[in-house]
Amino acid sequence: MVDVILGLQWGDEGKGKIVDYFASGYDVIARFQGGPNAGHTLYVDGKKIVLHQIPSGIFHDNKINLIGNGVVLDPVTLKKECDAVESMGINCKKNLYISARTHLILPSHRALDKASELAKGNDKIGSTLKGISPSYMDKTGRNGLRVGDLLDKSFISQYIKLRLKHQKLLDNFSFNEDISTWEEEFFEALEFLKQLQIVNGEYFVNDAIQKGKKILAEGAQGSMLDIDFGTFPYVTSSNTITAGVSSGLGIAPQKIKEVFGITKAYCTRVGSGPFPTELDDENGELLRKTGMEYGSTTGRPRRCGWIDLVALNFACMINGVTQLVMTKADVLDAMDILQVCNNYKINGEETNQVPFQMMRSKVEPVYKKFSGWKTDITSIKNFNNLPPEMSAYINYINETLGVPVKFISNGPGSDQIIVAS
Ligand code: 2SA
Ligand code: MG
Repeated sequence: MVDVILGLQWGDEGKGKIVDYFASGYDVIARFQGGPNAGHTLYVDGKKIVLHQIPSGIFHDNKINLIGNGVVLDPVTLKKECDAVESMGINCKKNLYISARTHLILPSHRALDKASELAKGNDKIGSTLKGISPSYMDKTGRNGLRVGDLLDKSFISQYIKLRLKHQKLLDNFSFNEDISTWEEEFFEALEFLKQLQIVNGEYFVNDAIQKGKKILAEGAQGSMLDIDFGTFPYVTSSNTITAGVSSGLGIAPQKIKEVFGITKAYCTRVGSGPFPTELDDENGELLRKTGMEYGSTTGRPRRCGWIDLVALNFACMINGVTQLVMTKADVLDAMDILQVCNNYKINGEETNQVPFQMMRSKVEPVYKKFSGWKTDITSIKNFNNLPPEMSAYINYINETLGVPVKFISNGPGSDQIIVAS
């Protein structure tokens, strides 16, 4: 049996905490897409840790953490992260498994990412510059190197061939940075990677399913950053949606049961691209400050705005969401009023559908106004004790999306989760 947790917005919905919360009910926690562009924040014994490559179940005893074939893996980030979690008493050599089919991010991929963004100038995507897009391009272009290749003696010659090809591309971009210094730590990290458990991920998970084990697939980024259904071209380079679980782990669709969709009680976006409900006023500033909305991978300030039910409805449809998890609800505690976007106005016409192209069509949000609850909700434990204004806000979301909000996170602490009755 496989359940999925993924973000329904533009990332940073608080997936790390939620996966960590649910992890105890599962045997295997698996990442199926994305790479070190992800930043999943966890608090372990009061200490903040941000995971980029390792699945968020790593701090649970006896849980297997799998990096699936749909991920792109930067060995340097992985090694640093393993060193950090090992200093907290976790043995990655025991609990971390990596699919042999997972593609590697090379130093030259990072350079290409940087060069390509620079060349885009004002049209830049706002990439995290971790080499995500160039390494997925090498995957679909059938050039990439995979973790399993490391075990073959031809690896070095394959590496040199690809590296030379990348150098030509970098020369075209007039990119002059010397990346040989990045290569030193890369090769060191490869030696470390070889000591981890490299498996045929697809057999590994299906074998686990057959044995009755419970798998939790952990999404990275968010549905509106999906390569096919997100706000293209301002998206990431992988399928961040439920369908990505099948191709990114080798799991047949009918094995997937619950899909937990995570949404913030409001909305944020980091990087460029359309964001209809974005606020440029003091409310946006208040959300950023109260919600500490800064990128956990790059530290960039996140753009903030009201919750967008048109985009959420789209994301629920594409993902087959069965339950909603609302995070950072306490960030709204001080707001006088709340706005909920339930339609878009495009060329004077109202629609409840996400258009093909948001950039050229000017999308104006149509709002329904709610009163704020003006109450500190951070210590509420019981769903029946929510302030009435908050219940009204949540009920409206439930009705509009047709999917129930089952969990509400009301603070960063692992015990700050209210379960709906
Ligand atoms: P990329 O790096 O090439 O995949 O970037 C393409 C777009 O996808 C966005 N993106 C993200 N958006 C939100 N959170 C992400 N992870 C980090 C975090 C981000 C950070 O968890 O906070 O620290 O800045 C993430 N990763 C990619 C990115 O902004 C581009 O718009
Ligand atoms: Mg994040």
